[in-house]
Amino acid sequence: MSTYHISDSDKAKLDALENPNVWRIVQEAASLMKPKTVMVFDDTPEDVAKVRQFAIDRGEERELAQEGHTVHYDGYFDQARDKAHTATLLPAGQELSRGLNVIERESGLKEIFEFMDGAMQGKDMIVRFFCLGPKNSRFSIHALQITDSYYVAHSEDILYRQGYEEFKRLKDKNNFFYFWHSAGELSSQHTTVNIDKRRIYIDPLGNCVLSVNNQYGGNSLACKKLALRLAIQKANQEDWLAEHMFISAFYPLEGDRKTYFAGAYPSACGKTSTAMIPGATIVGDDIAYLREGSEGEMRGVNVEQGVFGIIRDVNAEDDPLIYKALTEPKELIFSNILTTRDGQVYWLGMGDDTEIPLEGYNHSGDWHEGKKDKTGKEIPLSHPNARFTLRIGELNNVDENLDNPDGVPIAGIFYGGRDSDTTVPIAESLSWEHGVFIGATIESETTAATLGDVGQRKSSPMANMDFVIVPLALYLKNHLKFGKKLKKQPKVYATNYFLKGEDGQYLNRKTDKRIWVLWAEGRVHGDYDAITTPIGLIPKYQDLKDLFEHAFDNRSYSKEEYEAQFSIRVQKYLDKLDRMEKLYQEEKGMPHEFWQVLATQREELIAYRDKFGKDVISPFALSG
Ligand code: SPV
Ligand code: MN
Repeated sequence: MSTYHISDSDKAKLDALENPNVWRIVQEAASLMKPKTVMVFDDTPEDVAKVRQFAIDRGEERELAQEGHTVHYDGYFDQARDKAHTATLLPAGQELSRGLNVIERESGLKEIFEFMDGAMQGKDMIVRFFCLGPKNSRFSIHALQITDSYYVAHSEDILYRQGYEEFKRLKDKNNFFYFWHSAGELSSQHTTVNIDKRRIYIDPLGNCVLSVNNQYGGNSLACKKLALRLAIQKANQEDWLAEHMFISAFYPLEGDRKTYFAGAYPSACGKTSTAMIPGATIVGDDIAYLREGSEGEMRGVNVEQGVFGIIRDVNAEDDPLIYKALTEPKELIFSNILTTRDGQVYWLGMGDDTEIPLEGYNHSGDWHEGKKDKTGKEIPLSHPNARFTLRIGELNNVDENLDNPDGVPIAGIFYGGRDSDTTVPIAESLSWEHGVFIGATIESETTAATLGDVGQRKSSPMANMDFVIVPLALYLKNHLKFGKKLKKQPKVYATNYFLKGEDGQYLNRKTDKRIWVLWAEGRVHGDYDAITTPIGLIPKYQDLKDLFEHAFDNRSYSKEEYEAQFSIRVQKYLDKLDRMEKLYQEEKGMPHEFWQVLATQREELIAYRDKFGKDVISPFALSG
């Protein structure tokens, strides 16, 4: 038996929950990880403030020049989600879909318990309670977080709603997720030492996730992507959806109509910037729970109340709103950016006229321009995946329904990926089944920011694939079923901000996504006609021309631009169907609707090619 200290007042906090399950989980964690002290924090501002102060006192965060700002560093090799060492623990014989690791449950538990044994020696074991989703809401899930990282606890205070009082309402029930995390042994720089023993194991049978020897948010902030995995399984069993989606309200150029959309995009493909297009109000930028509303509509909540956003390329010109938020006093954590001795902050792409210092401190330790890593690769001034953490409530585009326990009605869904040569900038689905097909067939090209070859196409169903811990076919069936029971099905849009012309140049500007959003908003309300094609309903030239003119201060939009962007690249779409057919043939029990949409689309595309005698068909030929 290990002995640890727990104060009478902290004991009283656990007792007040009257939940033996919570006590048991706390005791089991302590006896395995052997902390010096168990610290329990509730929802009071005093406790929440203490967590932040401890993060600073223990050296996990450092205060910066700007009031309320701190910086945290993850180890040099701990800068992104570690897919290779993330696995789902399942009974022997069970498998998951492509790219997801499975480990037989008993042997996985045994392995990770060995790594966790004594991992908190000499440290505090922090016990926190969070609410995934708005408080007092039928959408929400309770989460018990145990960690030895004050950075993790502090980040989750910013990113999630407080849950101690919510747990009190649970009484003795055990329907909550729980998470054990230990950063493991720390270096003098306060970063994880035993990176080779980094493990993140999802245990759906135990409703828990165990994570050890890491600090990067995607591995350690269990309420984020670790909980999403458990939520996807729960949603699948209970007929709702847990998605990697933003939720925002979009508005027309004139009038006071307000319409909520959700959207899923793989990392670094425009998700946050779509959620925050000028004029939008934001509910969430990363994770949504979706359920049926009382009138048969789709309703969604943001699981989070904060943003853990990529800071690269956030600058005054492209993202004025976030840039401003990052430069004003408020509670905010930067991670893995460059800092100087006097507490100033710098990152890649922060603006052309910023004078970048020649030395400072970053994810590699002391840094100077031209510094190389052991492999001879030059270390950039900040990591491409460096992040900021702040509360959505601190942004001046926060939506009034962020904390509405009944969520918001979702009228449309956006799906998108980085696709240089196939998908038109925006097309509306022909049916709910076709919408699910659009989500299931998202492909995205890798960028220079990720390891491996640049420009490799990767399939990324619903931009959620990394987290789908049920067989993909089952997950897609749940989407189909969920939409079919709705009386008001959202319209679904395939978007692509990365289409290139023959000269290899992007066909659109970054800011053009505002036009596609405005068109979709209008379509939902019946404002625009559209052209029916095999791949979906596409905009008419005149409607886009008017939108460009009014949204962008008389910007002209030529017929040539429209034609280049909205021509149907028949052969490219057929190639994509071939790729999808091959990939999904590997999945057992795929819904017949998927194959039907694929077959119809292929047939109609071939008929188009025969009719027009061309591989690329102008939208002008289609509108007559
Ligand atoms: C993403 O990569 O999609 C993120 C950040 O939102 S992480 O927490 O790493 O998942
Ligand atoms: Mn994400």
